[in-house]
Amino acid sequence: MKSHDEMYIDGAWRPAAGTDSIEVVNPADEQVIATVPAGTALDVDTAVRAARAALPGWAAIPPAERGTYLAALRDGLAARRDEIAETVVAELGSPVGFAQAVHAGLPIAVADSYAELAKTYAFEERIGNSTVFHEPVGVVGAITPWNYPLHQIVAKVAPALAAGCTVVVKPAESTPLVAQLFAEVVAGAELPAGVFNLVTGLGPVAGQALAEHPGVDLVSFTGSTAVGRRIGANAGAAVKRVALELGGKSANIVLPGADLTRAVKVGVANVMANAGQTCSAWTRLLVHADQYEEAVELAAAAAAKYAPGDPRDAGTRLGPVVSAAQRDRVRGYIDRGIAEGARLVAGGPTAPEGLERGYYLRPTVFADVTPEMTIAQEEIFGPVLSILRYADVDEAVRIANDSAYGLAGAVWAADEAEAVAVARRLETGQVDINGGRFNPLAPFGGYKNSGVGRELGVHGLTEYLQTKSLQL
Ligand code: TXE
Repeated sequence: MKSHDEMYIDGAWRPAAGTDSIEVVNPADEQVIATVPAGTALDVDTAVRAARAALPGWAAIPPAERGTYLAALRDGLAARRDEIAETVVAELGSPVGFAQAVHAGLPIAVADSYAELAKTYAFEERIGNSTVFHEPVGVVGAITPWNYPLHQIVAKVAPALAAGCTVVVKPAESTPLVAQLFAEVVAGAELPAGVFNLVTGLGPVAGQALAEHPGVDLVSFTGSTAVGRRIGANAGAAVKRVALELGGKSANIVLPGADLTRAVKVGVANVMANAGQTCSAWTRLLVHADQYEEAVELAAAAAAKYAPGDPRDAGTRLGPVVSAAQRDRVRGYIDRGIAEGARLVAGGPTAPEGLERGYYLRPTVFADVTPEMTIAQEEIFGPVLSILRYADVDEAVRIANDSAYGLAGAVWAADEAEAVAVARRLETGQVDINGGRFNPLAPFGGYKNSGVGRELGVHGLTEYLQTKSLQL
């Protein structure tokens, strides 16, 4: 697989300060497909200095012109769509169809939205006798995970650039190749040197150095709650802005009278997508007691259709998870579910037949899950669905909200108004009603431990802005 043994800093590929490297492994066959440099605090410092030096020039460019650069970025991504998909298949193990549609398609849509917003957003407004300017926060440190490796970079970089900020990205160690491809696209779009910088490296080394660098004005992090908490605490101590997109344990509530077959089918698809490695996945299916057994049967049958297989095959819907560590973590949760008394109705902790090599898991469904069980409380991040029973709508809402997280969710009902009323009672940032489609312009982010701040659309843009009021 194509890779760079350098980092993209200050408008050019440059050697790392040290000699350590990171091996990139294909999760489908456990083969090393590339190595990239393991950056250190020195590389981070060089990149942050480049971003600081580029800041005044970039911030002074009229926003509409920044929009033109973003349109060039969008076009660059679109031109390399197949290559992006291939790269994500190779380093994440995403099935190729999903990689094309989502891993490649979504970042193009997001870049497009910010090309537009840079042109249309009111960076200056009049309030009474004041003129309010929306100015860039400054240098952004973006630390991103592996589960949607390009989307999560673009969801931070595009609004930051539109706002007039400059950026240093530290991508996840398991998926640096699509980040390098993105740097090539940036180079192709001829952004001024230093506006975008990429430092590959380990989280506790390069990631931590970036999060704690005094030259960074805003840290935007997507990843685990444990690391997010530390980054938030550090940012608080340094009085710098922070945005955190953390985990989720979202509820999918099927109300009596809803189309149960469709709700369960879409619900299972939602959990199996990306091998369950989606922070907003509806991992808890909540069904009324009267329809519970029917829902369990439907879910087990639906899960059986997600036969794990080679992600390069067009017919594959469930690929491997990203790493051996992730596979073992998910297996641990499946074992825990069994030990705590949940009823396993599909899948299980063992490797799928014939797929002992590669980080494959079986599509797994648990019934008789109760709210206090570990599998109902903790983020599993694998192809595992828990089905819970409720007696009435109030109990469904109570169970849905009985979570440290609050990122997403779904409500299904015969009557849309009834579904909306239930959705309004949920402590969560996004709710899809009767299978409502993902909207890349709608704010995305969490209540409670799911994070701080919002990404996407105009709400994502304002994260990277600060205001100045002039009284005239
Ligand atoms: O996350 P990490 P991991 C959840 C999911 C998953 C679990 C662990 O439940 O099973 O987290 O995944 C960088 N200072 N999510 O271990 O470590 C790291 O290099 C600064 C949910 O992969 O949080 C990577 O770039 N940075 C999630 C990024 O943080 C540090 C997506 C995320 O990795 C760091 C991913 C440090 N001390 C995992 N340590 C979501 N919200 O979608 C690590 N990093």
